[in-house]
Amino acid sequence: MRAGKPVRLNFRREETASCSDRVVFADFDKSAELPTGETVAVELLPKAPGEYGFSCPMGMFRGRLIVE
Ligand SMILES: [Cu+2]
Repeated sequence: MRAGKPVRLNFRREETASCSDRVVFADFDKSAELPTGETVAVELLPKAPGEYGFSCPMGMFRGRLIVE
């Protein structure tokens, strides 16, 4: 991913634990509901290089985006 270019991430939730019903991108002030079995696109515009975390609302499932 490159700074200044829009990104679209597709999430597909494949289980039903309530923990994972939402993904939160705190750095972007954005979140999305993830119904089981549906593909949900999240669009972001990373303005600066760096690492941006995302997680479930409780911070148990985690991932990160690396922006160059
Ligand atoms: Cu959780």
